[in-house]
Parts: sequence; C-alpha cells; structure tokens
Amino acid sequence: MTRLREKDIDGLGANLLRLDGELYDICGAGLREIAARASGLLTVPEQGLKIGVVPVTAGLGIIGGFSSAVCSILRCLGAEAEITEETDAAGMYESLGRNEATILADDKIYFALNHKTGRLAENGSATGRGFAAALELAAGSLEGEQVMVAGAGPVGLAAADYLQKCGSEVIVYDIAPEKLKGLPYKVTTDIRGQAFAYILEATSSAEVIKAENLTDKTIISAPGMPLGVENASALRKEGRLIHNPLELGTAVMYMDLLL
Ligand code: 2YJ
Repeated sequence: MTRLREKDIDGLGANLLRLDGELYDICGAGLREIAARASGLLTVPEQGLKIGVVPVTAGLGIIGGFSSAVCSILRCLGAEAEITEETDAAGMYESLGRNEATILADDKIYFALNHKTGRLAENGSATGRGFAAALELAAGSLEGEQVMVAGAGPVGLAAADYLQKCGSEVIVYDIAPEKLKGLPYKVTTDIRGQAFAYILEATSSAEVIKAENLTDKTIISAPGMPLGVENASALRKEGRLIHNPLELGTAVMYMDLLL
C-alpha cells in the first residue's frame, strides 16, 4: 500500500467543493451519494456521527495535514469530527471517551470504528467499492459491460467484487501471476495492445495504463497512488477520469460506520 505524501493531500480541505462538482459532472452524483451507494446505505441519517481523528506517530510517523484532511472530509459529509489532542493509544483512549466513533491510520492500515455498533470500516475495501460505484454511475450502467481492473490487491479486488455484483464482466490484470490464482474472474498478466471502455486502476505503479489501452471514450476510475495512467491530464479535461487520493475512500469508510 502506498504511503500518502504531504503533497498528495495539500489543499484537500479547500478543494472539497470543487471535487464534489467534478464528481457531479462525471457521475451525476457527489461524494456523499457515491459513498452511500458504495456502502449499500439506503438513507444517510440527518444526524452525523461524533468522530475522533487520532494522529498516529508509529512507523514512519505523522503525515503533515493527514488528520486535518480526514477531518475536513468527514465534516463535509455531516460528521462532527475533531482531531484528538493525544496521539496513538492515548489518542484512541481519548476518542473512546468523547466520541461515537474513531478513525486512524498507520503505514499498514487505515480504519474506523463505530464504538456503539462495533462496526469496523477499512480503507482498502471502502476505496475499492467507492471507485467502482463512481465508475458505475459514470457509465450509467455496467450491466453486461467489460471492466478491466488493474491491480489484484485489496482495493482492486474489492472493486472487482462490487463490479461483478452490478453485472459487469470483470477482467483482472496484474503483473504478478500468483496474485491472480483462484480468483473468480477472467484474469490476465498482459494488456498490451488491448483497449478497454471501462478501467478501474488500483495499482501502486505509474503509467500502467498506456494510450494503447484506451478508446476515445474510455472512462477510468483510479484509486491507484501514484496515478497509473499515461496522459492523465487530457482524460481529466474531458471528464473521463475519476481520481482522488483520500476523499472517496474516507467517505465510504464513514458511510460504512453508519450501516
Ligand atoms: O496519522 C498520521 O498522520 C499517519 N500515521 C497517517 C498514515 C497514513 N497511512 C497511509 O498513507 C497508508 N499507507 C494508508 C493510506 C490509505 C489511503 N488510501
């Protein structure tokens, strides 16, 4: 899993409205609606959760702006979010005493817990489902459509599961054949010379998706960090690329807590 860098999330809070607008343009739905759909939440309760964001110093430590970016995303969804004064275990303890839920990340896992219901939300699965739901909405319907999922990690596989459940024909691509063994999808280790109408890019490598993999209408939903798409800026301009480093995955985690 790629560790986010400060520059990946710089200005994220101030750009949330713009992101919402971009998502509306591409998907016909904003962050809140896409995330609720990805969670299977039929109605989002009026009253937001009181949630503590715990900074974690373990491992490679604090990423400047990470906790406040998470806070901004949660507030934009209606949560009453605050950053705990303490970090790590002491921060978790503080949040358990003051809030209804807690969210935190180290270098290995980014998760949230609803203290009242015991419901856990995990970022890999949430991100995969969120970007798959966004692709489905952008397409109108994916029923019977082929979708190429690049990357057989936790994000890609959660996306593949969502996409298969919404009726698409999933093909999973990964360069590591051992990751593809036993998967209930069509699989491949080679996409050279093949163009796809719908792509879910969930790798941690740059430029996995080349111009030869695109038609002039391809829509790409890309949770992958760094973004693995060649000539991404042209696709972005044409409203055919959905990509954000933290927002959609965190939004789905929050909706998962409300289930
Ligand atoms: O609290 C902090 O500031 C840090 N401990 C945050 C660490 C953030 N963790 C990562 O970047 C992980 N690789 C998981 C991020 C998943 C985002 N899709």
